[in-house]
Amino acid sequence: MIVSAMSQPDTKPYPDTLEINAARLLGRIESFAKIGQGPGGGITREGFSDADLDARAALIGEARACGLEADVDAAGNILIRRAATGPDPAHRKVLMMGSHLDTVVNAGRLDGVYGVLAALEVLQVLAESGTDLPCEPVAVAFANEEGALFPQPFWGSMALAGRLEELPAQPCDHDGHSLRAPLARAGGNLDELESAVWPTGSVAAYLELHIEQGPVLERAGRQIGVVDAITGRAVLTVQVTGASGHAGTTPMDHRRDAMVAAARMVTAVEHASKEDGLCRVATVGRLETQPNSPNSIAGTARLTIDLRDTDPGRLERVEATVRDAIRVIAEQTGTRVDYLATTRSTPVATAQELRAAITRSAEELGLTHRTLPSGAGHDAQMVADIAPIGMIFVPSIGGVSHVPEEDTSPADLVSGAQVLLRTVLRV
Ligand code: HGY
Ligand code: MN
Ligand code: MN
Repeated sequence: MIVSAMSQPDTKPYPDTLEINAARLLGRIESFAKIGQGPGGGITREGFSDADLDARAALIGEARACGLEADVDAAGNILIRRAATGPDPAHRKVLMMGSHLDTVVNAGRLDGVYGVLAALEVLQVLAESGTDLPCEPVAVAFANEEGALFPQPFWGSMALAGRLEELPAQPCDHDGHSLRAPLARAGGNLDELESAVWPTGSVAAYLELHIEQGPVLERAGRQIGVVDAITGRAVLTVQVTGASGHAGTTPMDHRRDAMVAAARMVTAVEHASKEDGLCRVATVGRLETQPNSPNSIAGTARLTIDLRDTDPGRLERVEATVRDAIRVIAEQTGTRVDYLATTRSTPVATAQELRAAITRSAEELGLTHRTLPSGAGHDAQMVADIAPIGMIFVPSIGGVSHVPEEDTSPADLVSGAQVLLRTVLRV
């Protein structure tokens, strides 16, 4: 149920004068960009890493410094809300907004953190102006959205949405180190994930503001993207086991070379999308081999396979095809394959009423806009299990992301946050 002024199209429940503080938002984006920044300008704040802990502490500090409450749930999500001014008479539903603070390795300065800081800005403007809404506004920074260190992407939003059975019972990083201690350091508790679950119906709506991370808005010359669907995704972590050996003395027909097997798997994954068109995109972004020594045959290889499509049927079929190709390659190379982790996220549609509210807000602000699907995955697609979702995009310069060159103009960053505020006021 969305409490919406949209039923009376022209009512403006709140003064149009409410605006985000552009300098404060842009200043925070710049200061967070320094957390985890490397010499080449890239930012590395993998979920639950030390740099991620620094960003978490900075966000909690910013929220508390402006009089908001900031708490961490058992999954490590940071939830920011206004201090309760007495018992909540109506047990209002929550209007949730946010994104994630963690990044991929050598990332840009906007993916995720922009949406979190814009949500903080919206809550701060509402608090400063004493504006009360029919729903309680809550800002959230979801834990480990990227899954860069601990390969369980959407960890925090899956917990909040109650998808605990899809989370590994013993979550570990790529080297087998347990998530238990890093999660505890972030304020979470692996034994109490149940307490992080929000029941269906408790969240009236979820809004996520995010950079597009692609070229569509820039090419179309539009300032705001109204997202209609978010891509589905299957992420497989595959371990290939062969036999290491001497590169010089081991005959070619006596080898069980994990590097060769992995290399064929990488091309099979690309082939499935590029030649056979079985899904929109397919990527192997991470490949590690052991002993990784120039004159030794690789005994093991570990690769992550990322398959994406907005059609659930195509996604299911391409995963089956890739698994079959991997099985055949393992037979041909005498290697063994183990699937260490599989994370699937179904394609989701955003809520029509929220798309309308976002569009109306953009028009009121005189901003050009267009509807488009998201090729990137987002926490919103997990929250969609328990609430209607809406996503607002701003253009990515050059359409690039997950690289230090990721950028969006200050004007577009401010416009996006202004649309978020307006949409919150009208939902
Ligand atoms: O990979 C993605 O789609 C997102 O950046 N997590
Ligand atoms: Mn990302
Ligand atoms: Mn993101």
